[in-house]
Amino acid sequence: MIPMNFKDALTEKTAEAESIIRKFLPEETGYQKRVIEAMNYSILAGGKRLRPVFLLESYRLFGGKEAVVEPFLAAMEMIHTYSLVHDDLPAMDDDEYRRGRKTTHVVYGEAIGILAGDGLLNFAFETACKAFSMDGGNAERIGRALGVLGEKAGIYGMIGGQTADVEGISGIEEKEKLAFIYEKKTSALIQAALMVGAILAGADEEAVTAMEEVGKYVGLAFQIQDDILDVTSTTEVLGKPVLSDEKNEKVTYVSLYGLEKAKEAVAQFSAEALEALDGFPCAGDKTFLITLICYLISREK
Ligand code: GRG
Repeated sequence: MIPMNFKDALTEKTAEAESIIRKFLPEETGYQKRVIEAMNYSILAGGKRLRPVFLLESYRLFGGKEAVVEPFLAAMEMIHTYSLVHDDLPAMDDDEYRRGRKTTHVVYGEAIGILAGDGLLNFAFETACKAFSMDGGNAERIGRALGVLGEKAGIYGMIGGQTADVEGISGIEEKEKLAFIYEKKTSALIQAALMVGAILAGADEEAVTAMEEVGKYVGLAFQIQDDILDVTSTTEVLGKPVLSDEKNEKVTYVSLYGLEKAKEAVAQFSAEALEALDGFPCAGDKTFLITLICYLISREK
């Protein structure tokens, strides 16, 4: 049961994340203005801002109170947005709509679409590095957080998962392959958000590992719900094409196990995320995070 005031709290936290993201966006000036416009177009197209909300919540859970988290929060959304911009390119999913708007390459052309994604990825790390010169910036924690962000977004995380998704992997069962792809492609960035928040707040190694575990299960549930919505929702509600997995001939949890089993898996993985979250003590209140995980089980977009 989701408490009545949860939606207000989520709206408030999303608005807070939104205003922090906007503070760090690049100015649209200079001879390279066009690519910066495309970067801002894609990041300002909306989106649930879920990863920044997770990052901020994790930071506060472990007692973090400083603005040093802000550049990381913006960087998180820049990396996520870059992945969507590149995923929509003709060489990948070739999608025309995202977040209710024309995709970046459709508006700006393919070359600028590629560069806007590259620009967002680089600018994410440039932005996160601003934490070093901020009050409360602990160099050791910031360094560790940068490492996690790079790893989870990279070949051992999201890019690794996307590669397996695009190219396939041989010599592995379909079920195991799907688990690998989902954990890397989708869980990795959610893990990064939860881990970076914890690291910046000074959480101990055990708690950071627990947050990694929470992120793994949240990501699996989130991706399977994404598969479900692809076959049960509408373009108007999602702001992106439905039945895209079928169009791209992708094996998904729904195509492999059916809709009912997929719904059960969302509930099961969410329960595992809650169990992992329950497994360690911390200074802050876990209620919002617990409710958010429960809320995502029945998300409609
Ligand atoms: C191109 C390196 C590279 C990676 C692409 C993220 C991704 C990997 C592909 C996008 C398509 C997809 C199904 C990704 C899985 C994660 C996911 C469901 C992303 C959408 O996240 P939301 O729903 O999006 O949080 P908004 O728009 O709300 O931010």
